[in-house]
Amino acid sequence: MPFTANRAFKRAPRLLTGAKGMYYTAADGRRILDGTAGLWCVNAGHCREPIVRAIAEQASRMDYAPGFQMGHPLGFELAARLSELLPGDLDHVFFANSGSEAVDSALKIALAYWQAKGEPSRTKLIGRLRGYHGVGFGGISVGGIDTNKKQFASQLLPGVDHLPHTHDPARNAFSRGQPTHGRELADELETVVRRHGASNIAAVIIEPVAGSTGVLIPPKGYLERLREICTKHDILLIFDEVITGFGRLGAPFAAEYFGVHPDMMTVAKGITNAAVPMGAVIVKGEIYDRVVNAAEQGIEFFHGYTYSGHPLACAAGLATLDVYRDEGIFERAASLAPYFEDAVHSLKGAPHVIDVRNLGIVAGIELESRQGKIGARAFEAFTKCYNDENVLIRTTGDIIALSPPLIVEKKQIDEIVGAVAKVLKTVN
Ligand code: PXG
Repeated sequence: MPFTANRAFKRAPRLLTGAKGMYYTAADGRRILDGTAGLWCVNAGHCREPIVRAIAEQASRMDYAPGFQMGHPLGFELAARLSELLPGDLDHVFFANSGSEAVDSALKIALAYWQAKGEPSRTKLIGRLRGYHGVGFGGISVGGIDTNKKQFASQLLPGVDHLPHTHDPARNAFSRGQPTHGRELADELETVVRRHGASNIAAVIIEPVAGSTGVLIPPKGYLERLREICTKHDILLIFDEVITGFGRLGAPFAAEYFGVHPDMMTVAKGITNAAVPMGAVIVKGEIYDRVVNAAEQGIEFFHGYTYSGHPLACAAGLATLDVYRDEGIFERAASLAPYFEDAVHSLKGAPHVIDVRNLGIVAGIELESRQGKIGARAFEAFTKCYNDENVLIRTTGDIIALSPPLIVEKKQIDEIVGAVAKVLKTVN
């Protein structure tokens, strides 16, 4: 099982058998309130009728079409719809089937771009400590979560460096929205550039808001400064928006929320409301043109997946974008964000809570760790929320992450936060 304590799970399985709107149904018949949108992906709520219908209709019309030297209209339609939604000149889409594949595709496009542009020495990739970019060898190399790298450390990509992370609880604990302190951490990119030389660096990849590591909100001015430095040294800036994309922050993408535009973006999860697996890399036209025009003839980019632009995923994606638009899901998230913020910050003062941080409809609640047992306290809170309160939360280390579907009602926000508050009183 993925990222699961297999032995413990098999002793006491937690099985879900149904889902609708804000709720799961558990195998034992209980209704479980979804405080995590699955794994930060079911942004419009579960089993939405227009999406279900689009998938079913597509499955009977054309189940699959080869994507190598062939195409089908839905892929181009979805790419066009995405480029309308995306800021600036991010207007060319390469489809994959997950966030991990999107990230590895993006890193390859960055290398192909610099080769095409006649600067083949630009190969180094810069990530950030505590970053999560999926589980491909590229993704774990640029990623900065040690536990995810340890078993594979002997074979990670060479030529990777990392920026420092931005978590600074001494100065920023209990910030509402973007923390005040830490803009200067972006200047560390100048140090990295001095270390390697700009002419050897292909790209910087970061999550605008770090999710998996436990919800780290970028300090004010930090992303703007990173953008400035990348522009100054002609380094590609990649935003990994696998979590922040499709409304999580109350804007279509973090790039718009922060007004900072990357050169490339990776997305997945909410692109299809998670109903069919899909990921994508979106690049500026200049990057596409450069790679494609550099090839003398034939295939320009030697990369792709059997299921790139799978018809069912494209159908789900188009229906999902309709739901987001027709129901004003992103605007709804923006208007609920202040209520969500007040609710999660009510946990300040609850037992074990050492920080609460939030933006849009995502929050991290950090607990003090038990001596020598990182993650045990939060995991107990997770199992108690699920077993006793019928609420699904997510934990990473000793951080509780809340990211409900964006259709969440105020009273459901209260229920989720209330369950956490109740459970923390009994967790030792
Ligand atoms: N980039 C980012 C920023 C992600 O959050 C991936 C890439 C990889 O996506 P795939 O589709 O290959 O899993 C992710 C995935 C969690 C959790 O609760 C987070 C993710 C996946 C599963 C669980 O921390 N993020």
